[in-house]
Amino acid sequence: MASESDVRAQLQRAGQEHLLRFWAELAPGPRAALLAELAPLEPDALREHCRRAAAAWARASGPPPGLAARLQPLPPERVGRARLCDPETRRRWEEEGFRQIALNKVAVLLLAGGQGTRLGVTYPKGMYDVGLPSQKTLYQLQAERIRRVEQLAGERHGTHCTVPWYIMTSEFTLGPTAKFFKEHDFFHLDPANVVLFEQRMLPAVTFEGRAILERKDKVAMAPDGNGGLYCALEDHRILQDMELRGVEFVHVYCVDNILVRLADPVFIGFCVLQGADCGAKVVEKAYPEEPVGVVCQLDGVPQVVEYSEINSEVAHLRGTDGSLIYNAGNICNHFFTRDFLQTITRDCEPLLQPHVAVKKVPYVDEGGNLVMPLKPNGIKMEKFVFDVFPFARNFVAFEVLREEEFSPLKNAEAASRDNPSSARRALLAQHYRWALQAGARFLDAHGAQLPALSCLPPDGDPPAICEISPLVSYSGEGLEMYLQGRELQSPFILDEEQARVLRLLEM
Ligand code: UD2
Repeated sequence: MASESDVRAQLQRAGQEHLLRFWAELAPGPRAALLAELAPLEPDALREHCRRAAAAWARASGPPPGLAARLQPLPPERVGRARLCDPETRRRWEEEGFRQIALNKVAVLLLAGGQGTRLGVTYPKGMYDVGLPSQKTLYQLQAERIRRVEQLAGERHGTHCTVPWYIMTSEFTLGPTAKFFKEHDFFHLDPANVVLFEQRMLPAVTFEGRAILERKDKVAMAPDGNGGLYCALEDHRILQDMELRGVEFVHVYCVDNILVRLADPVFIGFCVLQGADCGAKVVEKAYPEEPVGVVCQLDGVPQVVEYSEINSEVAHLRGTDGSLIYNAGNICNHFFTRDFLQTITRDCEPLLQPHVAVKKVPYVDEGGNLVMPLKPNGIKMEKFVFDVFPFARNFVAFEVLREEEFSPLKNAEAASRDNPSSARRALLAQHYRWALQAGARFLDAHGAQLPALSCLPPDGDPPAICEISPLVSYSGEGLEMYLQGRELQSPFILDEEQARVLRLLEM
């Protein structure tokens, strides 16, 4: 282990010696912890990080000048539309996706290193239970969708196939996530096919370029953004692992969308058949200020302009038909070929520009007292996962229906949107729709038929509680055999056991 004098010399070189200013007061345990945290910070990189953070903050006073003139919506030929295409085309995409899954060429990769600050929980967001009747967490729903998509692909192609699940965590989320998966027996997935790895952390920095101490013995560190993926892939040899398994296509997604379709065969098939190396699912934006990036072109090159970096004027621009011009909302569901990821990690990662997030970072003052700042005092530097899009040879976007595929859990209940209730409602509404489409009717306590969702105000609760296990249906398929012609009462839970019972009744 590095000694105090080694670390002090390193910090001197980086201009960050103040990080040891409480050394004399620390007991042996905290001293060792602090050295362990500081030793890996390479001095030149640390100096450069602090300098860049302060410089980026000084520059970052809103969106880049002239942004509006440089932007264009994506040209239509780059966009596939699940909603508008004919059933035969959709079937072809889906069939291709299932074929690739059956060949074990598809993996999913979860970005789960975020701190869930807006949701306000102290544990990883994937462990959150939004209050479904089944009490399933986001992680469990995702695990079950993987199992189901493997089963569907296997049945179609007469194989036994695997969709490996790579999970990028951070110092905050690795330990609890690993423990949660073990406690839940990996939700009946083979643990060998669930690969957890950790992204890097970076110090938070003051506006003057000094790394911040959050305790006398601890530097304020934050994950390096979801674009830290590319360094993390390299650090943990994840692409080599993929290669060994024969994985060619990777579906990367973020943890909080309760409707996420893991390894979505339609999306995968669309991207593969287009010969894309990089793709993104999009939805029509719900309103101009919605906190989703906009997938568009900047100087003619596909890119995402993040919601925090677009100016309001551009976000509100409308075409002659009244729709938003920058309407392609990023839902953080990306397609990459392994080859593309290899090129990025090998050649392009250092070219990715970090983004500046100005935050309230708790710190210890000169007297050693903990201060909870009331206004932003620090800079966190983050890379974004989509910043690699400009390097794609053939980028495509794929527009999907919001009510089928996007309901993110970002905020605590007190917020008006994207909270636990809205996520729960979106899933239950979807399952209610699926049940009606499969030929079921829901009756109230007096035997009167309940209406379809289309007859009700949007964003309201569905008229009946209906939850369908992902182990029974991945995207609404195969439900007729259980539900056709049935009269159901709320709450109705269709899990594997109930599905068995209903099938026996049919015989
Ligand atoms: C993300 C997208 C935004 C939009 C929105 C939709 C980015 C940069 N922005 O915004 O354009 O699509 O989602 O819901 O993708 N994460 C890490 N490590 C980190 C930071 C975040 O793994 O250091 C993960 C996090 O756990 C989550 C995902 O990245 O799964 C997105 O992070 P977020 O929820 O902070 O992103 P948000 O909502 O600002």
